[in-house]
Formats: sequence, structure tokens, C-alpha cells
Amino acid sequence: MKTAFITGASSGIGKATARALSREGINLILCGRREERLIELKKELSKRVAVYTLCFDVSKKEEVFEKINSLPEKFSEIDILINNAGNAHGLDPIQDGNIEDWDTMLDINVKGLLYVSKAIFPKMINQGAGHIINIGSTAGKEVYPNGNVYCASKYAVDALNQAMRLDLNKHGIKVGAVNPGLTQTEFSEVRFKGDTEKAKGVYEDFTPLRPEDIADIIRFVVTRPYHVNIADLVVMPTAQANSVTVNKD
Ligand code: 8X3
Repeated sequence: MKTAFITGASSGIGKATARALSREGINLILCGRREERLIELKKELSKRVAVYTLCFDVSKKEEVFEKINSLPEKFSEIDILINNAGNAHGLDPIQDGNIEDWDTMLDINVKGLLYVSKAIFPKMINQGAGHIINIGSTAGKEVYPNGNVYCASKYAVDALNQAMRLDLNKHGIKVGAVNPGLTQTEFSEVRFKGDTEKAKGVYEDFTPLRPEDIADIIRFVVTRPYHVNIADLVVMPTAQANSVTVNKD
């Protein structure tokens, strides 16, 4: 039985992925900042697989290493790491950008992904196998107006995805990225700091991706035979052609 470690598992793509992988009989380590949500999800998925919850903030360096190093024996081997935790804060021209927002995005999307990966690399290297899936974004493939630092953080994820694949190659570890376009989650609510009307508008008048659509793709990626590595995927709703072209009704 395999074990997957999922960051940002309390909502959106992370939560949907946990559900999808549980249906494949994959044991789960669910990570997030919101403990009650993790516990609720654990209750639901424990009917199918073994589930462990780990409550921490990926951007808190010490906490990341402390929590991952304290995993019980049963969950100490990690076969699959899904670096999903990530957020956008603000959508302003770069000259008007808020420095705290920049710090938060770089701390979570880039440094947080690095801390978690660094804590898990030794386990996978010891095992001589493993699979890392980095959740990037179409924002990491194409810069759009006002996307600036969020796009930079996702370009960094793209670079790190390639870097991990190169440097971990000799250890037999698979590395690949899934880069979603417009996906209806709490993403825009966080980006617009709780302005639900503005957030709703982002996904109005077309059919966006649902977290389950991306989860299904991740399920496919992790269930390929060992010699098959899906290195990089860009996934958009049919109505979306690029970051700024969306066919709205
Ligand atoms: C999410 C895609 O276009 O909303 O990362 O930035 S987008």
C-alpha cells in the first residue's frame, strides 16, 4: 500500500485529491493549517484507507521539519508527495503591489514548497523511489497583467519542478507538475481578501474547472506504471484559451 503526503489538503484541489487517491487505496497524510477541516476529512476517508493529519503552516520552516520528522512509524515512508499548498494575494499592477502580499506568496508558494520537499527528499532517496507532483499554474507558464508576483511564484514552481527532476533523477524519483488554469476553489476569495462578489465574478458565465477535475488527473498521474513519468501538464477549462482569453456567455 502506498502513502501520499498532500499539502493544502483542507480545501480545493488538495481535498479533492485526497478523496480521489483514497479511492485508489492510497494511504494519506493530510496537511494543512485548518485542523478541524483535516479531522473532518480524515473521518470521511478513514473508512477506506489509513489517514494521518498533520497540522502546520508550510511557510514556517522549523514547524515543517519538526512535524514531518515526527511522523509515526506507520506513516514514515512516503511514496507520493503532492506539493499543492499555494495561494494568491492581490491582483494589482506591480507598482501598487502590497509587499506583505508578495512575502506571503513567495513564502507559501516557493519557500514552503521547498521546505516540505527538503524534509521529504531523504525519505525518498533512502527508499530509492518516490513520486513528487508539484501543483503549478497556467500563471507559471504565461505572465498576465497584474499577476506579477503570483506569476513569478508559479514560474519558480515550474523551475523547481524541472530542477527536482534533474537532481533526483539518479535516485529513481519521479517528478512532474500539473498546472491548472481557472479552477473554482477558495483561490479567488483569498486573492481578493474575502470579497466574495469579486471572487464569484472570476468564474461566472463559463464553466471553470472543478477541483475534482484536477484531482482526477492527479489520480491518473500517480497510477501510471513506474517507468512512466508525466513530467508536465497544463490543464484549462475548455472556455479558457490562455490566461486572459476566456469565452464567456
Ligand atoms: C490559478 C490560475 O489564472 O487564476 O493559478 O492565476 S489563475
